[in-house]
Amino acid sequence: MSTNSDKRVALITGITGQDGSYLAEFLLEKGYEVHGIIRRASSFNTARIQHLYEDPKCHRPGKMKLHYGDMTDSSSLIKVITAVQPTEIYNLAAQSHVMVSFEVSEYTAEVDAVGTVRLLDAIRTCGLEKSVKFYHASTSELYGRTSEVPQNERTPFYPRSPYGINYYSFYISLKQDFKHDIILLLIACAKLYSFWIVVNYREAYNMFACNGILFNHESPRRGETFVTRKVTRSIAKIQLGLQDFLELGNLDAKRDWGHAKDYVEAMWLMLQQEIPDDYVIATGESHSVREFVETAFQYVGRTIEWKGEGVKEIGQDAETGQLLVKINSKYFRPTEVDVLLGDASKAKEKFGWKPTTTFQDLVKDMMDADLALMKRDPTA
Ligand code: NAP
Ligand code: G4F
Repeated sequence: MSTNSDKRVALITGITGQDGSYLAEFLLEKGYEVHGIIRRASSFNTARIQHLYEDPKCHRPGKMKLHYGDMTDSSSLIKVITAVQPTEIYNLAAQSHVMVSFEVSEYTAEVDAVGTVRLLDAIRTCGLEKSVKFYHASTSELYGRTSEVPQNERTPFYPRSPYGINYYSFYISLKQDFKHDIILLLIACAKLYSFWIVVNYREAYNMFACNGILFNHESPRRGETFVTRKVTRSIAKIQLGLQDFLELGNLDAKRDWGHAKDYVEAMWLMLQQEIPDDYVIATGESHSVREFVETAFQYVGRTIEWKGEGVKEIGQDAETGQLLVKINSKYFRPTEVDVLLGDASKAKEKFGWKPTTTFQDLVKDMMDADLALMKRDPTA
């Protein structure tokens, strides 16, 4: 017989995003009652989770319910937590696009930094700080300009964007002598602030709160403006004659790309441990944007030949000479993170997590999905 203490109730902020949708699926399969916070939008924003409450053939053990709320609105967070009485909270909501964070830096801080402390305080206001387990979506973006490769939980952070840190440009304009002393004052930052506020609430209030320092993870549900999805969608369109070529920024940035499905399992595993802690989640392999482009074109039988340099560089079909890739300087960032490569040995050792999807399989999964999508709906 199940008692109240056996009840597993998860609350997910950002449930409509890539990770939120996979995590909701994963927890429903485990029998959780899943609650998600969605924000009001002028058009539907639930496409990634539509199948979870619409498909009558999906007999999942758990149930899902959505609630309106926003990371910028404390009272909505308190109301949802009071109503739901969660046993686990997964904080995935964020303005998660690095390039966009340069355009909307204040809003990014409002959601990605202050939003986290609002949620932590809402848990305390509801008196759940001793019982709820809290996961926060931290990020490899925090490593930014580090010279340490690979990066693990002990690697110092050096963020390179308003998403990673605010007032970065102000900081670099300071004289070297002042930098060390003043940095603590200047860390009015987004994901970096969130990382430390999670650590602080764990230590100050004995909360079960974890940071998952996740390296890039992708899937067919990845937002269309992140580089991997932009590439796979564009190649699918080019193959179907719906687009001529693809425009990109920095081809030489390297990322440690895994599959989002593998990564949501790690989030859950962190909350099943005896002691709360912070963990790096990564594949341990790094590839450049250029390699991703080459591999995805290879999948549809085309070899890319690169010609020229800098903004004049182009990628052509080696056989036909057709122009397939162009550089557009508007996609370059004011500051770039050059190389990310994660070392997830702590997660492997503590709870046996390891990725199951290879780089080639990730590209294949995304290409197959986008080829099918564009055939079904060329206007997608
Ligand atoms: P995503 O697809 O961009 O999803 C972000 C989610 O946050 C969406 O559900 C979005 O709602 C919601 N959201 C945005 N602003 C909000 C607000 N003010 N109030 C409430 N909800 C809001 O991101 P993702 O790739 O799934 O990533 C999940 C989390 O992991 C994010 O925090 C991201 O920063 C972090 N992360 C991601 C990666 C990665 O490679 N994917 C790596 C490290 C860390 P709408 O659907 O309405 O826009
Ligand atoms: O796909 P991206 O936009 O991802 P980025 O900046 O690494 O951020 C993602 O991963 C972070 C984890 O490290 C998360 F925290 C964050 O929320 C997000 O999920 O860009 C990847 C690389 C960059 O170096 C960028 O300069 O691709 C390069 N790039 C080259 N051309 C491009 C493009 N990126 C985008 N989005 N669009 C381009 O046309």
